[in-house]
Amino acid sequence: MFENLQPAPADKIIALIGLYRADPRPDKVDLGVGVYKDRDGKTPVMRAVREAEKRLLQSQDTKTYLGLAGDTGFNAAMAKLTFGPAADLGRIRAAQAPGGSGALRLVAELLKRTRSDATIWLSDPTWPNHPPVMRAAGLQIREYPYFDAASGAVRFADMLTALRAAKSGDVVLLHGCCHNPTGANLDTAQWTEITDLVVERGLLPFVDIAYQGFGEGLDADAAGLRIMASKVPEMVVASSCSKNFAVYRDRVGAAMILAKDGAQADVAMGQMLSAARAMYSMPPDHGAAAVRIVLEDAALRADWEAELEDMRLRMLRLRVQFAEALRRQSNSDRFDFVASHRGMFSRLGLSEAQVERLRAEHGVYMVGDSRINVAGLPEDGMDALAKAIVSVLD
Ligand code: PLP
Ligand code: TYF
Repeated sequence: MFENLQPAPADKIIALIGLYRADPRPDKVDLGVGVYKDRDGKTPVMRAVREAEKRLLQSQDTKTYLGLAGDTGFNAAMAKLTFGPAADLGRIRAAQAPGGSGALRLVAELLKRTRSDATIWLSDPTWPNHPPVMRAAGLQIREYPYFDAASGAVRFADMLTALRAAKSGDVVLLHGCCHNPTGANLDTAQWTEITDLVVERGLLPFVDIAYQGFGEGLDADAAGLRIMASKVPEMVVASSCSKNFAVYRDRVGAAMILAKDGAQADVAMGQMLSAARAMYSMPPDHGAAAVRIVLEDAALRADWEAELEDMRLRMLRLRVQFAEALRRQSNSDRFDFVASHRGMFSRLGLSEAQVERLRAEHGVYMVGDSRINVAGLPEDGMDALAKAIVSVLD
């Protein structure tokens, strides 16, 4: 049976983890997979999460099933964290999912059930897992222009033009903040314009928010999503706790629905949970329970927010230092956009061949499209890194 199979293409981002580990050079630099790292290159368990896990260990007296939606306290807390205090929670439903990836798939399955010929518009470029997840749920894919490699800015006018051509009922996937892979984001005025467009054209917004708190701050990063939620009749959201709670391997996320009214929200939630039943039944509990404990306890929550803010500010400082080093080494402002981008990533605008040379000749690892993980930038080696980058330019 298996002799009929061809080898599957590798996940190029995850493959970098192994390549980097196998490299013996002591001064190698890991700007690959999107995982937050501290100055020492470590990805620690966050203080508040560790404390919540201790409490969980002490207080948990059963591991019996929770149900298809997982931890309902987690779901309520995530709806508030994402949609904010002013949200109409009566129209919102949330289901715990296995990571942001599981949430994306769960929402995609719901979309397929509600509209079997649905087309989903993805930004060009987008996270490489978006197309396979959407296709696996049976959705058609189209792309809208998003990034201008030369300036590092959003091609907003072109994005609007493309989305004006979308059919009523089409779905538009937007990165809630910290666009992956480009680092170029919509500002508040642009979110408002897109909101007007989706309302006017009858499009369904689908917001993927995987880095809330990594860009401008916890509330600021959700501001666009919240503007949208205050004006559109319906929207869907996939959110991830992998990065902002650093619970990557525990697989914690939430699939959320904003419907026209509570009754429609209940039906949509029921269909989404029926899709979960057909895929994995119930999500894993541990990480979501820890996140719930953090969000519900004022002191733990304050400590989590403080640690998250430290992580965010470190990435901002690294951006500024790196842009300055690139300016010095290249004698140009070509890379200044790195300082104005937000989130974990920026795309430098190098060719695949240049990225390959950086890896082979300098031990600098980044994704083939020249996406860097800002958290991996070496605080004490910025100029050496910038010099290596400039050395592979034509
Ligand atoms: N969406 C985007 C844009 C991402 O970069 C990621 C990766 O972290 C995810 C969703 C989901 O990640 P996870 O499934 O690890 O929560
Ligand atoms: O883009 C990234 O690096 C993160 C982590 O299959 C990731 O989103 C990468 C690939 C993947 C799952 C997560």
